[in-house]
Amino acid sequence: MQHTDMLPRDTAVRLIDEHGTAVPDERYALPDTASLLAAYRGLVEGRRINDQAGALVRQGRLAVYPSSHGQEACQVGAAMVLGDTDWLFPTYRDSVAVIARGVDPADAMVLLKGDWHSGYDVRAHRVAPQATPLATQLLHAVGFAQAAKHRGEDTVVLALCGDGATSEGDFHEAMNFAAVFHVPVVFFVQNNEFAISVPLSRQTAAPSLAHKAIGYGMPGQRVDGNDVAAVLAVLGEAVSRARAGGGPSLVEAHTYRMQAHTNADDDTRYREREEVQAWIDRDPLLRLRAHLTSTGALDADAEEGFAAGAEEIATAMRAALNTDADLDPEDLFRFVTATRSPQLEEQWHLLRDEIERSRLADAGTARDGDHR
Ligand SMILES: Cc1ncc(C[n+]2csc(CCOP(=O)(O)OP(=O)(O)O)c2C)c(N)n1
Repeated sequence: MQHTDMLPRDTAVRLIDEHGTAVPDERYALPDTASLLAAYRGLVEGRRINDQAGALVRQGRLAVYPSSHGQEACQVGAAMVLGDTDWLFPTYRDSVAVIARGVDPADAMVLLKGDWHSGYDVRAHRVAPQATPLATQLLHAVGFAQAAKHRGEDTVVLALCGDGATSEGDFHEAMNFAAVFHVPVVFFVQNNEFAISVPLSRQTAAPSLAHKAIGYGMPGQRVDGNDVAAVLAVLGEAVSRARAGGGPSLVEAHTYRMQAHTNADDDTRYREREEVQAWIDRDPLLRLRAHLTSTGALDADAEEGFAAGAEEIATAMRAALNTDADLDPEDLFRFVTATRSPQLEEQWHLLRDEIERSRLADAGTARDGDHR
């Protein structure tokens, strides 16, 4: 590959504009109507899942929820470009992608509820556990893809990360190893402009995050992350290239985190409302709806059907999360190491005694209440 072919475009690839009008592109074709309808269904469901999870946080049913509201086109596109034998390596913000890949929403919420490290069978779904330590999943993804290559498996790995994670050393190591060893991995960076309160301008001085690719010797491309058609086309090409033995690549999606980092964050402290407001016009869901309605592919019946399906998912999520799981606190210490270290044993005893003390205190309060 000529080194100039590794450079991303100066502007992000876009196949459907903010008004829903198709934009012709010399290299990337608009996905067919069936794919766009499937993507639209995914966007409707993804938005509903984000909203429902936010409500469950406010009800105390989820400990935390990093919402992908506004980033659903990236989430759905990431799941749709993968084949059955491929693998997804997601982060804490990628629950909608995990669910779009087939994981039950209630199982995907187990981590965010705080019950267990991961609530789904990673092998059955070919989805690695959602990673919270930034960029660590990129190294796992590259190692996994390299192993699959050695075994002669038809596996492409799609590794997700945010713009902030590109400043981590792990990002560099993963990119470098992938390029040197020609590993079948695609790095998909969702540039949502913020790493909690830190804006992109404090994260990099590069012309774009996709420009970093050429420094490692792999192609980079930029895509409008709120245009699911473009995400499908650009990511799809990158996955096909990796599958055909063409090696790794980096795709940067330009998108925006519409809500606070998590429920523990107050985004009014570091960004103007007008900025957030401006991105509402670029909403991925409204854009695709406008397009599909104008071409006649989406009618009121289909729209109602998608909304009803999304509502069913939300209802099932509520039912599952309103049920208290029967948890054994000692599980926190099981499976960490084959034999428990004296430090872990001591920590377990501290926790066990604390639980016992609070149980006795609760019983005492109940007895006092009886005497009153
Ligand atoms: C190694 C590491 N350092 C710091 C953190 C704390 N942290 C959690 S999320 C976050 C911001 C990440 O921003 P970005 O990569 O852009 O992803 P986004 O949350 O916007 O999806 C930070 C610094 C962490 N989880 N892991």
